[in-house]
Order: sequence, then structure tokens, then C-alpha cells
Amino acid sequence: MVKEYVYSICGMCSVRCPIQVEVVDGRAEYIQGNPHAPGIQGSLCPRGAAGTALTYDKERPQHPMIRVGERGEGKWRKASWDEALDYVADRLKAIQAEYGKQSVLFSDRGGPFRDFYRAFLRGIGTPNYNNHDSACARNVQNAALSVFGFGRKDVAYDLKNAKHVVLQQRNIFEAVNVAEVNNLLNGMEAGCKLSVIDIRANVPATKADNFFLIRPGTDYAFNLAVINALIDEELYDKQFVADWISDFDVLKDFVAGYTPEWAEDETGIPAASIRDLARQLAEAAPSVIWHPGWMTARYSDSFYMTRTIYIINAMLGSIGAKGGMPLMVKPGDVGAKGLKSFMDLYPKPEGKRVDGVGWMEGRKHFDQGPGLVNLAYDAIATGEPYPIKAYIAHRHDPLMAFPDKDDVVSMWKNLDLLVAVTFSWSDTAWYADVVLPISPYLEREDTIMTKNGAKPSFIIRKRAIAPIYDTKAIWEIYAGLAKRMGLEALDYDNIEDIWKFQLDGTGVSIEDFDKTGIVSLAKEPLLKPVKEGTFKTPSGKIQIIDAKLEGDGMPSLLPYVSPQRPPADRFRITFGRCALHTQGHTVNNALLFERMPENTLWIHTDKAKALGIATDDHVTVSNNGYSSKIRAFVTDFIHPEAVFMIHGFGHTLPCESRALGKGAADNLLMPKGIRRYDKSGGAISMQEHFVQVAKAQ
Ligand SMILES: Nc1nc2c(c(=O)[nH]1)N[C@H]1C(S)=C(S)[C@@H](COP(=O)(O)OP(=O)(O)OC[C@H]3O[C@@H](n4cnc5c(=O)[nH]c(N)nc54)[C@H](O)[C@@H]3O)O[C@H]1N2
Ligand SMILES: Nc1nc2c(c(=O)[nH]1)N[C@H]1C(S)=C(S)[C@@H](COP(=O)(O)OP(=O)(O)OC[C@H]3O[C@@H](n4cnc5c(=O)[nH]c(N)nc54)[C@H](O)[C@@H]3O)O[C@H]1N2
Ligand code: SF4
Ligand SMILES: [Mo]
Repeated sequence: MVKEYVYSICGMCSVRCPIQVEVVDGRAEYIQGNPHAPGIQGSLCPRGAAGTALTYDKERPQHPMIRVGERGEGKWRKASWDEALDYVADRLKAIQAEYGKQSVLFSDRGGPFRDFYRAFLRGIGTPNYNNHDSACARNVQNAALSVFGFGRKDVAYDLKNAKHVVLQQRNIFEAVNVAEVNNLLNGMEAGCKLSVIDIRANVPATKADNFFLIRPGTDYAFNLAVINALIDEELYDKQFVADWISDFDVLKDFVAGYTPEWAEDETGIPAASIRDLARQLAEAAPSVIWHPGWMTARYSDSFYMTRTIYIINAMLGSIGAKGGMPLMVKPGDVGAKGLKSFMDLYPKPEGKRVDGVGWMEGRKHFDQGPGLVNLAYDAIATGEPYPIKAYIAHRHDPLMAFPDKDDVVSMWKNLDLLVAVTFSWSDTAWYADVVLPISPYLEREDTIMTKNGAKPSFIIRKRAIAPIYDTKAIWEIYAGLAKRMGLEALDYDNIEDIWKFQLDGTGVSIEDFDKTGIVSLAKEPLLKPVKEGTFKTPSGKIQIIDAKLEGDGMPSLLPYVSPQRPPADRFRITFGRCALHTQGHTVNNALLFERMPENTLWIHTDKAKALGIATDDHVTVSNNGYSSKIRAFVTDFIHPEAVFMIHGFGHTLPCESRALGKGAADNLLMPKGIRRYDKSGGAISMQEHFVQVAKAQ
């Protein structure tokens, strides 16, 4: 028996925790967290532990496929890699020759492994790189830019040293980042208080000191009232505010009417509790983290709500503070050189983005990096501002990640080429013209990643085992396409040369990763203080007034508008995550499926009683002609206006025997929902739909 341990990086979700894989006689047997990684200390979440079941699953794409039937019919022919890559490269070349270089659209899931294929996109001359984020954290990103002038990932969360953490619309113990969970639990053991503001009792609520069961969609009112109380009782950090917040008086005037007493009616939370929270936070300041949220593609005021969160943190002096939200430390901050970038090999493409982000009236204030892919779909449908004819969905399943699959498909009709690059089946892969199957993470290497943090580091993903099927690493796919499209600088045939290129000039060698899989770039953790130049706004301060936003016709401070109450026989559809699954792509994982084969519909006891529904009954949830069956979970601990389900279930693909037909899909209950996007923050407002619930016959 030959046993070895390989350091790598988990790929079961987008957090990418460092791992250690036990390989016995060439078989990946057991995965645990990398014991050398800060915050991880050997631990993993259940999905990370179930990575072996993904690897050894026969129900994943095993070789390249080219469609032979109609789109979505599921008729394929098996292709060799040469044939599939030739096919894609030839189609891309023909489309670009006819419609221009910019007629190719690409979307992915963001993250630290993008450099190589983004260089490919630059090389072929398209400006249309996008990611998934208008269905996820775009409102937070644009709110951070609007308030600080830098992005959401330019501040960290010092959960270990915090004295009070507020989770609003942030399900930290179920929507897992292992290091964050460990750090917060350690912090709580050392006395940190936890406050949870949620529409239902999620797992964090069960561990909280304060739990506020809020009326769905009224968080902005709650936060305005907290700001009002902090000002009214002079609880804020006056020095920090004087030094670092501009136009604070405008904020003071704006919130004058938004008292806790006013907010009580809106939110259902007693005024006294709101005031009490403000006092508790002031006591713990500046070691306070009011988490800005993550999956905030929920309401049309989520952007403004997140802005208030950042402002509250600033008022408590927590920006840059120990135990608060320290400024993110990058390699350059500790005197180290960052990885060399493949993207720098090519100039930024000249053409304008098809989604209009950064240049079109009303879209100039948005973060340009990954654009807004939903708006690029408008361009596919209309041909305006110019046609998009080819689309590569890389690690992205828009047909599940955006509302109303049929509607999204209807927007894609004009595509001449749709390619899915994926390791599992998905609605999008099933609908594609070509499926390019990548090797799951245990079977592939990736480009080296940088992890910013108090001690920035480089981390490497090495393959634990050889590919079982005819699948390839991501770099192999894009190097193969690059070769065919004449991009010599990306024509690599081994990963070592790619790593060498990245490490060039850093003083780090590939061997340096052998010992632990991680190369730390600093000896001691660094806490960067707030100083001149920290905030990248015109005033150099945290800004209440955002001229760029106002230039696009949106107010800096949005007057509160009460959300619509559901009609008498309806409920607001709400959703979230669970610790056992990642989005839609683990339901068919044999181990995780065994633990949680279906989702349930949370419904309030009184409402359920009136409808004659008990826990475990089958109910139908419907909206606008779409209807799905799901089991009920009846509870006192959800707001009566809402029903809730875990996202990612309700699969319909025949190739996924386990997931097929289990549970319901929340995204199908949001008719034409992709068109309901937030002009200020850029994200889709997915929780602005009302569904009917009835006992199933
Ligand atoms: N209604 C509703 N819609 C939602 C959500 C919701 O809660 N409700 N959640 C939203 C959120 S927060 C997000 S982030 C999005 C997520 O949705 P997506 O951005 O689509 O992300 P995933 O479902 O994680 O992955 C998409 C596909 O990529 C494949 N994949 C996974 N890892 C890799 C990899 O390393 N490389 C490649 N090439 N492929 C890989 C998976 O098998 C899967 O088929 O959905 C959003 N949409
Ligand atoms: N296990 C697991 N972990 C994950 C993921 C996963 O799929 N599985 N996905 C990753 C990704 S891509 C993301 S974006 C993050 C998401 O991380 P989070 O955004 O923290 O996770 P969610 O569970 O979607 O939602 C957070 C909470 O918002 C609550 N909520 C819904 N509506 C409202 C409202 O109107 N007001 C308030 N106050 N609360 C509301 C929900 O009940 C839920 O408890 O998780 C990441 N981590
Ligand atoms: S949070 Fe879990 S699934 Fe995500 S990378 Fe970490 S161990 Fe893997
Ligand atoms: Mo997300």
C-alpha cells in the first residue's frame, strides 16, 4: 500500500480552502483542511469532505461533447479534445471575422484563478469578460466603491478579535467560509457578542445574543433607525467621523425622521431593541463588524441598505481597526512582489463593453471589472449596442443562477455558439452547443493563487490523482484554444512553465510549496492603519455624497420606500444556503445527496394552519403558471409574510439520477426576474416576487 499526502485547494465552492488529500494507491481516500493554513487548522465543511464523491461520480461529463439535436434536447456526439477545441476555435474565428472581435462574451464565477483565461480573452480582442455577480454580491461591491472608493474585498473581517458581530442577511454558519466560521467561533468563546437580523431563525440565530426577526425587505429602515439612534444618543466615534467622513451633516439631516419608533412599525422590531443594539455596539466599538452581506441580490434597495452598513461601521470607527474591518493587506504592503500576470501580455481590448458598464448613460458609476452579464444578455437579444454571437459560460450556470430559465433562454436565441466549461452537468451545459469538461479539482492543477490577508500568501493547487475520464485542466483548455487562435504567448504544454512564469521575480520557487502547499509572504501579521490616501474617493474620505452615482441620476441617500406586502393569498419568496450543498452543483453528489436529498419550504405556523399544511406534507408553490412540489417545514421562526427554501434544488436533467425531481427550484418562481435589476447597485432583485402555496393533492 502506498499512501501519500498532497496539499491542494478545495474546489467544492468558491471559498477555496487549503486542503490536504490522503491518496492511497492512487485513489483519493480522505480530505481534510490543510493543518498549516491560518484559520483552517485541519477543518473542512461537509462539502469539502465530500470532494471524493464528486471525483468518483460517473454522472459527470466524461469527455468533450458536441450537440447533435436541438438546443436543450440532450443529444450529443462524443468528440476528441482535438476535435472539440478545433470546433470551438474555428467557430470563434468565423464569428469574429463576421461580427467583430467584440462579438464574443465570456462569463465565469470570479475568483483567484482567472488570470490565464482572461489573458486569452484579451488576446482574442474581446472586452466582454463578465462574471456571475449580478446574481450575488454586486450590490455590496458597488456600495463599497460608492462609500470608500475601493472594492468590498479591500477590507477584511477580523472575526477572531471582534467584540460584537452583526449578521444581517448573512448566514455565516451555513453559507460557509471555514476560516471565517472558526475565527468567529473562537471570537465568541473569548466573549464576542453576536447579533442576527434575519427573516427566519437560521443557524447563526440559534447562537446569537440578540436575534431580530425582521419583516422581509425592511432592513434599510432598520439601519436608518440605528444611524438615527447612534446620532441621537451621540454614540458614534466623533474623532473618526470628523477625520474620515465627509458630508456627515447631510446624513444627520437625512436620518432625522427615521427614528427607531418610526422603524418599529416598518420592521416589526421594537424601538427599544433597536436603541439597545446601538448602545451595545457603541460599547464594543471599534471592535465591531456589521457584516455588509454577501448574497445581496434580493431587493431594489439592497445597494442602499449595504451602504448604510458600511456607514455604520465607519461611524463606530471599525474601518481599519483591530477586531473590526481592517484594511486588506496585499503582497506589496509587506514588501513582497505579486505574481506576474498573463493579462499584462496583451493590451486591454479597445472596444466598449457590450453591457454598457462604464460608458453608457446611467451605467457609468458601476464597477467595470466583471460588468453586468444580465445586461450583456439584453445585447444578445437586441443586437444593441452591437451583436454578441458567441458565449462561453465558464464555471457558470446562468440558467440556474438567474431567475426564469425560459426567459433567459429566450434572450440567448441569437447566439451562434454556446460553450459550457464545467465539471458537472448543469442546465446551461445541457443547453450548450459544446461541453468542455474540466477535471474536478482533485484531478487538476491550476495557476498559483494569491491570498490577501493579515499575512498574504501564495497557495498552490496540485493534482492529487490523475484524471479518471477524458477531462482536462482549465489551463490546458485555454492553452489549446490559444494555440489554435494564434496566441503564442499562451501556448503552454505543461503547468510547471506556467507556474515559473507567475513566480518570475517573486523570489519564490515551486519547491517552496512542497512543505505545506502555502508560501507566506510575511513573518508577522500586519494591521494597516487608515491614513491619507486610504479612501479612493474624490475627497479622500468616506463619502456620504457620491457624485458619480448622482451623475448617473441616482440619489446618494435614497428615501425609504416601504416594500409591498404580499397579496392576501401569497407569500414573498425568499431563499438562502445550507451547510450541505453548494448552489445547484452538489445536489447530485452521492455523499451530500445522502445527507440532504431535497429542500423544504419554510412556512409560518399560523399561515400553514390556515392552509391545512403540516410539516412533511407535500405542497405546491406556484407563480405565473410555474408550479413545483416540495415538502413543508412548518415553524414559528419565519416571518409570516415569507416562505423560504434552499436554492439549488428541483433538477430536471435525466443524466443526474439522484438529483432528478427532488425538491423545488426557487429561481423558476421569479417570472422574468432577470429583467428586474437594480440601477444603483447592479444586482438582480430576486426577492420581489410573490408565490402561492397550497396543499398538494
Ligand atoms: N434564485 C436564486 N438564484 C441564485 C442564488 C439563490 O440563492 N437563489 N444564488 C446566487 C449566488 S450567491 C451565486 S454565487 C450564483 C451561483 O451560480 P453560478 O455562478 O452558476 O455558480 P455554481 O453553481 O457554483 O457553478 C456553476 C457551474 O460551474 C461548475 N463548476 C464548479 N466549479 C468549477 C470549476 O472550478 N471550474 C469550472 N470550469 N466549472 C466549475 C459547476 O459544476 C456548475 O455547473 O447563483 C445565484 N443565483
Ligand atoms: N454551504 C454553502 N456555503 C456557501 C455557499 C453555498 O452554496 N453553500 N455559497 C457561497 C456563496 S456564492 C455566497 S454568495 C455566500 C452567501 O452567503 P449569505 O448571503 O450569508 O447566505 P444566504 O444563506 O444566501 O443568506 C443569508 C441570510 O439572509 C436571510 N434573508 C433573506 N431575506 C432577508 C431579508 O429580507 N432580510 C434579512 N435580514 N435577512 C434575509 C436568509 O434567511 C439567510 O439566512 O455563501 C457562500 N458559502
Ligand atoms: S467552504 Fe467548504 S466547500 Fe468551500 S472551499 Fe472551504 S471546505 Fe471547500
Ligand atoms: Mo454567491
